[in-house]
Amino acid sequence: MCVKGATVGDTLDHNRLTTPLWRERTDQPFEAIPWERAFSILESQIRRTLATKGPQALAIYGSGQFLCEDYYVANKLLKGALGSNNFDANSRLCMSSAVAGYSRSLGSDGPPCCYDDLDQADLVLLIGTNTAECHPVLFQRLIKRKRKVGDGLRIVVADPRATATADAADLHLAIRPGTDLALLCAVGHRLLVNGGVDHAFVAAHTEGFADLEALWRAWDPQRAAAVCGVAPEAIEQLADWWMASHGALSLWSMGVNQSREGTATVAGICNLHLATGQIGRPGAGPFSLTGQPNAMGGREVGGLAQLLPGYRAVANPEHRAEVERHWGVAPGSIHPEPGLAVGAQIEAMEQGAIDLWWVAATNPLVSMPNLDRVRAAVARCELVVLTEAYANTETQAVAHLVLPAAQWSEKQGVMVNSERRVTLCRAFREPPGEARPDWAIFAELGRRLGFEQQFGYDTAAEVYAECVALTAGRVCDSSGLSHGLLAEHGPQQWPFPAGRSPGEGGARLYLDHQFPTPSGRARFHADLPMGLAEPPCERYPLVLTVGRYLGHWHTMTRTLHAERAAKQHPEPLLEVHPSDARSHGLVDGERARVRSRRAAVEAKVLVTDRIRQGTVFLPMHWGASQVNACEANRLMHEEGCLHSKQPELKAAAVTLEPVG
Ligand SMILES: Nc1nc2c(c(=O)[nH]1)N[C@H]1C(S)=C(S)[C@@H](COP(=O)(O)OP(=O)(O)OC[C@H]3O[C@@H](n4cnc5c(=O)[nH]c(N)nc54)[C@H](O)[C@@H]3O)O[C@H]1N2
Ligand SMILES: Nc1nc2c(c(=O)[nH]1)N[C@H]1C(S)=C(S)[C@@H](COP(=O)(O)OP(=O)(O)OC[C@H]3O[C@@H](n4cnc5c(=O)[nH]c(N)nc54)[C@H](O)[C@@H]3O)O[C@H]1N2
Ligand SMILES: [Mo]
Repeated sequence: MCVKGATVGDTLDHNRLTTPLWRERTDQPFEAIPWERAFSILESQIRRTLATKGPQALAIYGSGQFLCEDYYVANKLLKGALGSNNFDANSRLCMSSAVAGYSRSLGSDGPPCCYDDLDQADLVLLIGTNTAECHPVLFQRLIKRKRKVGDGLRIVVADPRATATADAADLHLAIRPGTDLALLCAVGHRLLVNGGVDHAFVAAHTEGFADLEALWRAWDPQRAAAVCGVAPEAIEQLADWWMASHGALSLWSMGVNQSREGTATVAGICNLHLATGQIGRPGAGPFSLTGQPNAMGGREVGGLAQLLPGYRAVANPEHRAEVERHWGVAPGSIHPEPGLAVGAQIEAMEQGAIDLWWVAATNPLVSMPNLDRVRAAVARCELVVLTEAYANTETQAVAHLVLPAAQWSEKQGVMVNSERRVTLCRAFREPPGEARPDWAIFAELGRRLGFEQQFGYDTAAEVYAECVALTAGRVCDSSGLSHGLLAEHGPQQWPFPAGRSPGEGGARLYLDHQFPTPSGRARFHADLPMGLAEPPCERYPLVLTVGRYLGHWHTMTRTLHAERAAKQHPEPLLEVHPSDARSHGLVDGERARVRSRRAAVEAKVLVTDRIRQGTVFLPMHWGASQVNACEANRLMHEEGCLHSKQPELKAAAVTLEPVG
């Protein structure tokens, strides 16, 4: 078991919020208040805002750590009852490029693969994922197989750092940050030239190959090698293994998604699979690894500003009408335009256009890019609400109203993982004090705002039943699932339409090579590689990338209380290549200042040749409230992918100097 799972029991009772807290201004101390008062504060703010500025001045920022039920009720409240689509989630920072990329290439969101594919592939490309530290259980499965079959399984890692994941690879491509798309194009080039394209598959099941062919022709391995900063032979090796492979599986995570060309890079991965017919069969396919425990479920439930439940789109009039009918709200209740993604919510706050910003199950004052700007924007919002399990997070410092949340182990509901497997998480302890499940808080507010019928749920099982009914006939059909079935038979994969028997859910999608596009064909995309939004320059000559440690979870609200994790990683370390350390006058073990165009932070230096020259690394975990605070995201910029609106959290131009 992963260290975080093994130690979660130590973390549940520390430092919990147990009652609602309130203060009128953020320079005042909080006072404990009863729920009744908390609801009346919310209710009167919402009524006032609706009467003055209208529903577009309301926004909720939720989380891939919501249960499906939490997501569903929050979306129904804001999008259905109140008429604002400004529900976004931290999945915007995490999975939205995968969502946009799958939709663009395959016609719908939904990873087509399953974990068994790890046991059947003979080539696994790990691109922009430190699987060993971030999906350690999955990684162990891969390593076990590698030990058994040796060269029968080739593992290729593309990552600017020599991570624990790269240690296990047959081939490590230590590419420059932001050059993944060039790399993928060059692999395509070599396949094209050497007869590796499956032209029969391309002709029967895809469209748009001519443009892609022209793009690939322009990116020979020499050209890509110069851009990526690796040897051309290494790129050719990957292409040759791909060509020889009977099952090529690509796994990716934030090194791909958190980029201004995240969606294009996901398409670049899909392009390779489609051009070689490596999709819709065992051991093959483009497999996005989900970050948070239920970011997948959130996508199915419509938990982003442009989505509605059942992989539906706000912009589609039929989809809106179907959802309005199901929700029992008047036709036209759902606003016809996508709501504000979280970056746009911040901009709207800067302009004084948001009255109520409700944050739940996320800690944006650590995890959002360009934190100084976020902090200033949020200060302009009349009412900032935070629903949290733990006390005194960085986001609590900017909140007026704090609501205590029941968390995992204390509330019942459903989560969905990367391979579309749906798990019922059961409550087996009482929530502390007056903490409540997120869905129950949103539902009670809905009733108080006059939607008794729409929010009259007694249990999470009722919420789930209503939610899965909306997926019938969709790619993510889960209409045969219920809390009862999951409790009795254990986790199930979707698609699971009504009438399926337990264990008969869909292990893989697109086995018939029919794709949910109007033509039934998957689409190639010929996006030009652009590189980083903020490339290094004379003043800021290095690229800072920000990621994770094995033992810590994001903003450490939980893992801080796990002794084993805290001992394993006592402080944040700035990883610097020896030659960069020399040229910037830095010494291992001493402190350095990292400066970007936006801010400067300090950290202890770790000189290591396990990072590419020109790239430096900081962990994301240590926010302002920590003893060893190191707010990496004060340095990062918010520019992101045009399709997915996911910010480029993996790269900012920085310079270094010794402290003192
Ligand atoms: N221990 C731990 N595990 C976690 C989490 C956690 O907080 N702690 N969080 C979970 C969540 S929500 C998520 S989203 C996942 C994230 O899982 P990962 O994406 O695997 O983790 P990261 O460390 O964010 O980044 C992965 C790698 O991307 C590399 N990288 C940076 N820039 C580039 C680039 O331009 N190209 C390529 N190819 N690689 C690049 C970095 O060097 C880093 O090693 O982890 C999940 N699992
Ligand atoms: N530079 C840089 N920035 C990044 C990233 C990166 O790689 N680089 N990664 C991005 C990614 S992929 C992600 S997912 C985000 C993660 O960033 P956040 O979402 O901000 O991080 P968490 O610490 O997971 O915050 C979740 C919060 O919810 C609380 N919580 C837990 N369970 C519950 C519950 O049931 N209900 C409620 N109401 N609260 C609960 C926890 O105590 C915690 O404070 O960070 C993003 N930011
Ligand atoms: Mo994530």
